[in-house]
Amino acid sequence: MSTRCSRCQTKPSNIILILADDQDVQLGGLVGNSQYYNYTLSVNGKEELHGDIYEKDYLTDLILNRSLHFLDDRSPQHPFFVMLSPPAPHSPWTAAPQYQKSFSDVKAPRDGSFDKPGKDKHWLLRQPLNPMPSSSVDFLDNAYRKRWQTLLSVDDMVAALVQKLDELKELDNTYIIYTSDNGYHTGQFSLPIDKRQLYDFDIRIPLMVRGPGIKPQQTLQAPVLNIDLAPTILDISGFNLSHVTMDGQSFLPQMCPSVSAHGPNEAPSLRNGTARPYFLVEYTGEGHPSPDPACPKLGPGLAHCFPDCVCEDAYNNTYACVRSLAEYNLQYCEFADSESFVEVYNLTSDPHQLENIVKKVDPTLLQAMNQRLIKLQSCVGDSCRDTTK
Ligand SMILES: [Ca+2]
Repeated sequence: MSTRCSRCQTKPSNIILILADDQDVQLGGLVGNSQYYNYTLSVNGKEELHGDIYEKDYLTDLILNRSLHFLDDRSPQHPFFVMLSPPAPHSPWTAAPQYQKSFSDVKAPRDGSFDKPGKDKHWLLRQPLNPMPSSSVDFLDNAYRKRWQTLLSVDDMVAALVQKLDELKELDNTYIIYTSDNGYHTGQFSLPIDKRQLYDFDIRIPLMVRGPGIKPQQTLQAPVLNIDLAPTILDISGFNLSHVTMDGQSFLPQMCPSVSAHGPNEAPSLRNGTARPYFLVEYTGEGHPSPDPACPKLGPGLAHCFPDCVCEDAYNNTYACVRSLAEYNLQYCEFADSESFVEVYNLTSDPHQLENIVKKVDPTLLQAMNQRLIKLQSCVGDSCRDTTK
């Protein structure tokens, strides 16, 4: 195994990025719009229709098989980049036939904020029935189990890729990055299932990397954001990051501390081995202009009102948060709704975000967080990494 990062080597490293859809990290989603059958692909601009035959059409497997062919046909003189985006574990959670009976005893975790009332939270969180009716609980347990079943095909995908790289003698010169696009909840604050909230279960995602210079089984505590993926991939490719304007920063030096001669693009905070002290979380809510026919009493402006007419989104479920980690382990969020609602959590004393402490904290702290939020929302490039203020 190589002990050096890519830029020390003569041949640049290969990169494989696996991006699962809706895989959380907090609620055990780690054991991956999605359709598993009956979809249309654009293959180099050409429409390709698919049916519902497992061997031919199951999308997770098809993405793997095409990637394996690509690796077989590659030019060994040149490094490659492969990105695989399986549908798993997004709804409708269609597992491969051989996995449809797996995890039959598994249920969603009942700890943390599961089925806790969201009474001091923004208006959408004050609507769900609490405690949840058994129909909602049955529904979310089934969803949780099926999500795991679909991820078994993603496990197969990762194993087959590693085996192929090994056969091709490229394993030691390839970075494999595994991550997801958003988290997920099953019953938290009595919301049956979805992913559009500001709490840790919806914003924290898995990120696992193997590759040259990375010691196995190590966990970095410094937070990494999705905006850091592109600069990291460019950095692995040997690209000089000072030539581009990007809000994120490469986390390659954190993973490969053995590399000493960093370029000017490396953020000082990473050089010192400390994390960024705060970061931005944003979401723009979506709602339908007309009432949901299944839930006419709810009126317009809502979305995803299922099961039991609990809505998971609304046009004004629009928020921006500062997550602060250095002096305070806090989350501060502002909503663009008629209440201009604010939520504040102390993640040290309240890791499950059960109590909104907005009325208890010093107003000067709220003001400082508001100013920080305005800066983060308008920053570009280097100014997003200016942590001196
Ligand atoms: Ca997603």
